[in-house]
Amino acid sequence: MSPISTRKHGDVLIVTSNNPPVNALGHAVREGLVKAIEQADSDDDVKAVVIRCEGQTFFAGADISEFGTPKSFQPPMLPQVVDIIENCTKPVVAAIHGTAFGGGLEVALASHYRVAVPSAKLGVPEVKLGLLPGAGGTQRLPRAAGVSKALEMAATGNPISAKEACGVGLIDRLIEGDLEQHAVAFADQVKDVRPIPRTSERDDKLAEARENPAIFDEFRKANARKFRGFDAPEANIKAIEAAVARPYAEGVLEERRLFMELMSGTQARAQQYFFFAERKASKIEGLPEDTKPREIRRVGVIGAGTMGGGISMNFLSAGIPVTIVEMAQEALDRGTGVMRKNYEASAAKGRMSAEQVEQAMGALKPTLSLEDLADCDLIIEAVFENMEVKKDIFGKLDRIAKPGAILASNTSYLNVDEIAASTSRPQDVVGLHFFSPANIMKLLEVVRGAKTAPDVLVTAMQIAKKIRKVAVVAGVCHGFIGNRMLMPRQVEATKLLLEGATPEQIDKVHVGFGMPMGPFQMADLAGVDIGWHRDPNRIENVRDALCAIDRWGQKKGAGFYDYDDKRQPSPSPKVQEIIEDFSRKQGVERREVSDQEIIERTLYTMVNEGAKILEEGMAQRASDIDVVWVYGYGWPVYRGGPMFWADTEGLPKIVEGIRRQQERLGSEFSLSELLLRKAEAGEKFTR
Ligand code: T1G
Repeated sequence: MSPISTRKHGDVLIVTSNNPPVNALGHAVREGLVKAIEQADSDDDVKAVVIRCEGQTFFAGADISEFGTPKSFQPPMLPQVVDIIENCTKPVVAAIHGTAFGGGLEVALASHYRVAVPSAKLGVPEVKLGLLPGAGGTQRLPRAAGVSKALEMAATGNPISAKEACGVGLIDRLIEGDLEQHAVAFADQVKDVRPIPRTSERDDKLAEARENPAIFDEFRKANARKFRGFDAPEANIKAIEAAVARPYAEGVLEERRLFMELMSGTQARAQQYFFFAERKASKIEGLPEDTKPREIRRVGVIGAGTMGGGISMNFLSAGIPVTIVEMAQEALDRGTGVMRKNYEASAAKGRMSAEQVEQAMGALKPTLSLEDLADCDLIIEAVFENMEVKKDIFGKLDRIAKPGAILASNTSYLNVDEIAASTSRPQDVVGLHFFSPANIMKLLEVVRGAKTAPDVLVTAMQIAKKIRKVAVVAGVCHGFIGNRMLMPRQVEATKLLLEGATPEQIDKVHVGFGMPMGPFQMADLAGVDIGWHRDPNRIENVRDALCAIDRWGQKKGAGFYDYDDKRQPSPSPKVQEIIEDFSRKQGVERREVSDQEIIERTLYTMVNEGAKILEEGMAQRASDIDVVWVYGYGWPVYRGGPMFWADTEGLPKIVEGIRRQQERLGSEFSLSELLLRKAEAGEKFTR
């Protein structure tokens, strides 16, 4: 059965795709579309065509699961399909709902008219897969929407609303009501319009760039920081430059050349791997398919500090009322004040309206009494990291919370099973580890306790999606997935300082690798004093020495770096002096440290720890570890994540590099058996 069906409505041929879940343009769909257009062309009774899709969305792009398989090269290929649509001798109207993305928007651009429901979104997210729109999208989009809009859409991959698309001429009509019916009526109105408007023949909207060729370099400059390290954005810009500089037929060839160059690169493979890794993370293995989530109508948050406030905002922004508890009025007022300030800042940037700010803050119930949490379906504790304090709170919650309420801790490394044991309902306890700033960071580690009930896990995953987080299940171990892998990196980075590397050198290697910042810049941003024992007389390591002299990081204008009033870092002779002093005191001989050694001791060891996490079953799959590091720690998505990257490097090379550093890694360090076994067997973690 072809996923494409046709039927006539008067003299309009309605071509319908039904290829769940997202009408991906797989081979069968492509073939069916070509047959449908041939049918329209050859049937004199047909005066116009409507292309529409069943289900949640219009074509959401090429079928990514076909990439790299023979199917993706099986004719008709998408560039042929769109040309056949555009060259149809009858007007073709694309009827858009849901997300017309990638190849889906290219099908719509090849159609002669586009109508859409207001809730529809249009975009070319290929750049997020390390690609560019390879079926004429980089040539037709600037001709339909203008060069600036095309640049923005293609190089960032961010969609626009149907309303905005209408504003830039990408959509001919917004449809309220029944889409198919109105699309057929529209087709009936244009069926005799000649000549048929073909986007590839338009030139008017390219004038903008011809008059101002600097538009491209200005765009590059404005986005340099965002595009750093990625190959695809520049290729998208080049393809659109070709659309302006060359005739359509030549521009399309340049598009194809750039597309194939990207498709054969490692970044595209990494980003396509990550597309599916992100979606797989939401699946929990071994749970009964029919496990029903519990209903979450009201959320309680204990602690109105940075984390408590950020966590609460996620639920308020998703329309879920929150009761927030603090010990003292002053702390409560400060916490809710910061939440309002953050919301107002978003409104000032046009990301939400003043009404939405009032609506969110209106759904917040501040209180000094834990008892007020009795009607909450989910309660999240976000107080400072002290086991006794947490056990005391969970003991109280056990008495207050209603039966069936989920009790969650935002701890970032403490033992969730021990916390659960302080209640009579450990099956209702789970870890929900948010990342700071909690209202921004997408990652959520869902910590599965030994007794956490299946429906509590399913509820946690579902509520994560509702508050737009990417949730990953982690087992109970010190630091769960992310922080546990961060530890060997921090330990080795600090040891390398004493052996001869400088904070700048180590950070430069990490930034060069694609991380947003290195370990010492990150320490200065987060605060060098996090976890410090607060005794300026007790100096056991470089951190203690810095904290003792008030070098707590950016907030103090000095940490591992000195900071100017614009918070620009510069190397600190004082810190270098402290480091060299420590080397002497600890009898560490300083020497030249290579960048490769830094990679081996700070990144290879992370991979090794990731392998141990898998060995122990503290992560369901290697790709989950990659999702944690990309969304939680800024690992460059174009390297796929630590485990995918290790596979790309080659596991034997990772093992060899670790063995080369074994002596310096010290006796406590051990090679993961899983890593060793896979390296010897020529296996990989992620594929
Ligand atoms: N191909 C194959 N499978 C896809 C898919 C696609 N394009 N899009 C989604 N899926 C699967 C997904 O893996 C999941 O499967 C299920 O559909 C639901 O997805 C030449 C080369 C459309 C906004 O990049 O952005 O066109 O996990 O969980 O949250 O120029 O999916 O259930 O087994 O994400 O409602 C360009 C990618 C392709 C769009 C829906 N298109 N998709 O979000 O559901 S490249 C894209 C999305 C291209 C041409 C080029 C989102 C969505 P499973 P979901 P959702």
